[in-house]
Amino acid sequence: MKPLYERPDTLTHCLTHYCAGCGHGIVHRLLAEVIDELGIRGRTIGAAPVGCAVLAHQYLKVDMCEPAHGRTPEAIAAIKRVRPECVAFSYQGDGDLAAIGTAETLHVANRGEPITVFFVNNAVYGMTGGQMAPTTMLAQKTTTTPVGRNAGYHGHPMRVCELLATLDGPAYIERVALSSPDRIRDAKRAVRKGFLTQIERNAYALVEFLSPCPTYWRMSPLDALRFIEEEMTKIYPLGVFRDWETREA
Ligand SMILES: Cc1ncc(C[n+]2csc(CCOP(=O)(O)OP(=O)(O)O)c2C)c(N)n1
Repeated sequence: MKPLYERPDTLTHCLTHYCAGCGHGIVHRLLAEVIDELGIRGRTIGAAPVGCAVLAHQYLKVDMCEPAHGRTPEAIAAIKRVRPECVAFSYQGDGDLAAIGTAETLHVANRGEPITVFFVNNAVYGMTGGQMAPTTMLAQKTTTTPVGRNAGYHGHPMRVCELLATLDGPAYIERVALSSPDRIRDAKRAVRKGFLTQIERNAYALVEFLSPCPTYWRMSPLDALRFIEEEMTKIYPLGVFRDWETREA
């Protein structure tokens, strides 16, 4: 009998520390599947974030480093410059990428550094207890916005893909969601394209995942998936914001 489901070689055999219904484990699996399928495990180097995925280096069987909070794009871009034969990726949450690491995010993208950024947007600071992030939506309750985010007081949610698409550096930018099996299959296609943008075009790519955080959204895992479909995609529309295949360089 042919097994329908197997653990990708690039995933280690251990339990993760993630909460029930968290999206990080799904993104890890997608990365591992694509790394296996592209046969790039031996030459892939990743940068793990400070955030819930701080232990990503224990789950992915590739070389990884752990730069300071928000600094992963610069660190991995530097590694790529000295080891251009490597496939270099940065893995980041929204606090890491769009708050403390905003400068690094913008300048690395603007320079078009040939790295692949995987951006897990769960609209909160998960690791530190569910505080407001730049991507927290208006009226969304977090531990630091207990009556909901208010535009006048807290500012507006930040749309990272749209922001980066104003720059000339990036070659590929896409937002996907982890809210259903179909969406996850589509997310895998985006992960593959993110890596191929670097491998075939030597160019910058970013893939954003709308990712559930049932623990700090105070929802069941199923309601968190519905929340992505029904609410989050209205603020963060899915789609391709830059594509080297359809745009002149
Ligand atoms: C220099 C520095 N500032 C602040 C922190 C505290 N801190 C750790 S993780 C984190 C936010 C993580 O949120 P996010 O990047 O959205 O990832 P998630 O945990 O939600 O996956 C913060 C503020 C830190 N570790 N180092």
